Amino acid sequence: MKLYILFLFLNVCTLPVLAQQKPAVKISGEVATPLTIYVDSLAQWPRITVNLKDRDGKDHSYSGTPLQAILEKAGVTMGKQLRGKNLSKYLMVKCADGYEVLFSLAELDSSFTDRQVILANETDGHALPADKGPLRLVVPGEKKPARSSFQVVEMVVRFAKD
Ligand SMILES: Nc1nc2c(c(=O)[nH]1)N[C@H]1C(S)=C(S)[C@@H](COP(=O)(O)O)O[C@H]1N2
Ligand SMILES: [Mo]
Repeated sequence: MKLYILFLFLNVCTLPVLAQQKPAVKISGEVATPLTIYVDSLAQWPRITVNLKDRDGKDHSYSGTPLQAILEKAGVTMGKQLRGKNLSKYLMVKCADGYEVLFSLAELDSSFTDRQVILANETDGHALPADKGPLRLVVPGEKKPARSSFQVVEMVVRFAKD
């Protein structure tokens, strides 16, 4: 009996630790299918590598999944559906430290731009360092890396209203 209680107690203690080992990004809002993407499952998605200069101007490679593929899987109005009212939708990216960055959907769609934004889990061939990961949105082709948000935890699609 004592052993059983000890076993239960150990389980309760280790559960939060296990949960922390599986950090995830949630995609919600104006989506047909809300998604949770676990870091471990990112390997099953299509992967590409892009380059990004850090704030000191040094080049780094980042590998991960094109954001468009993730948004399509969530049923966000991309591609042919990205017209009319849907052009007033935005994606808000939220990070663990409270940092938030906004994109219009058209900025992220290959029928509007060749720029490929990715959800990266690797840089220069290694997992992202803890203070930048486990997932970073990498936005190439801008003059500074300010929208390349690290420690991404949530992405929300909404209609801009004023
Ligand atoms: N979560 C989060 N992401 C962030 C920031 C931040 O404060 N929090 N700073 C941004 C800014 S202002 C810059 S310049 C770059 C710095 O990226 P680097 O460390 O690769 O140079 O990260 C961006 N991503
Ligand atoms: Mo910055």
